[in-house]
Amino acid sequence: MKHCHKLALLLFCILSAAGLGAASANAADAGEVVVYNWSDYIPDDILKAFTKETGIKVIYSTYESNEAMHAKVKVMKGKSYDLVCPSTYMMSQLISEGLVQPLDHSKIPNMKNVDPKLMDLPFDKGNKYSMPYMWGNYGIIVNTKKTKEPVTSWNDLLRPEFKGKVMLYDDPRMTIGMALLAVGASPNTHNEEDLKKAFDFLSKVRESLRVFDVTAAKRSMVNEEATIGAIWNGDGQLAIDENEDLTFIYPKEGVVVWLDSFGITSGAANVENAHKFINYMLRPEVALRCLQEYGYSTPNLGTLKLMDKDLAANRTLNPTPEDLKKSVVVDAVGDAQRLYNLYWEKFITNMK
Ligand code: N2P
Repeated sequence: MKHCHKLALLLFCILSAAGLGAASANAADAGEVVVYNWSDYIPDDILKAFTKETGIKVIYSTYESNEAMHAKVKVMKGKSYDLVCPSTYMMSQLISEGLVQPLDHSKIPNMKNVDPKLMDLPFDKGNKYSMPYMWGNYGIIVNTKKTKEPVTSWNDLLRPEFKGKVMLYDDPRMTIGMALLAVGASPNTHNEEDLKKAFDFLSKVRESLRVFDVTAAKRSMVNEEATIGAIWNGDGQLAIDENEDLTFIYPKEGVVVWLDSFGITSGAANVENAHKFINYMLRPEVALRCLQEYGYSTPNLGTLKLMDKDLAANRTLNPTPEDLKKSVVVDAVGDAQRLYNLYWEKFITNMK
C-alpha cells in the first residue's frame, strides 16, 4: 500500500538491523530454500533481508491459485519446492495426500506470535503441518462513480447497469463460494441442490462478465474496464490506492474468508532452511512489512501492535465482526469436491 510503504520499510530496516551483525558473520553459503507462493504476497526486500541475515539463498516462484500449486506439487511428488502457502482447504488436501511433512515446532519459536484463535483449526489440529501467514477475504469491489444505487449484496452483480462490466476471479473455490453465499448457502456445502443454485447464479452473472482472470482483476478495476467485481481484499486495497472511485464492500450475505499457511513439502530438500524461513516470516516487523505492501489481515499479534492507526482502522484490510457476521472460512469438502469440480467445469465450458 503506497501511503505506508516507506514508513514500514524504515521500521522494518531499523528493527531488523539489530539482528544483522551477528547473523551475517556466519552467513556464507548456508544453502538455499525453494519457496513456491502466491504472487504479490512477500515483498522482494524481505526475501533479500532474509538472505542477508542467514546466507540462505531464496529461490522464489509464484502461483495464482491453490489448484495450480497443488497440480505442480502433486506431479513432483512433493519434491522441487521446500515451502508452499496454501489456503485451509488445500492444506487439508495436501495433508491427506501426504504432500506436506510435520513441522518441528522447536525450530519455529516465533509461532508464539500467532493469534491462538487462528491456530489449532480443524483442517490441521495442533498445527502439525501448517503455520498461518496471512488471512483475508473475497468481497465486492465497485466503482462508485459509475454506480447508481449503493451496492450491498452479491446479487447486485446481476443489476442491468453492470451488463458487460463485471469482473470475477477464475478461482473455483472463491467464485463458487461467493455464488453459494449469494443464494443463501454455505461456501462449504456438501449439498448438490445448493451447488445447482450457485451454478444458475453464476450462469446469470456470466451474461454480464467482462473479465474472468485473477491476474487481470486488479488492473481491470483500476483502468475502469470493469465497474464491479469480486476481489481479494488485499488486491482490492491496492486497486483503491490507484483509483479513488473504487471501494470495497462487505455484502450482507457475507464474504468468503481464507487463511493461508506455510507448509513444508514431503520431499523438501532443505527442511532446516524451510523452518528458518517460516520462523523469519513470523517476526512481527517482517509480517508488518508484508501487510503494508500487499494488504490483507495478519494472524500475528505482535504485528497488530506495530500497526499505525490508519492501517488498524482500514476496514478493507481489517473487517469488523459485523462485516464478517455471515462470512465463512472456506474448508475442505471431502467427497463433495467432485460436485464442485463438476459444476465449475460446467461453468467454465459454458454448459447448461
Ligand atoms: C495475493 C495472494 C492472495 C492469497 N496475491 C489468497 N489466498
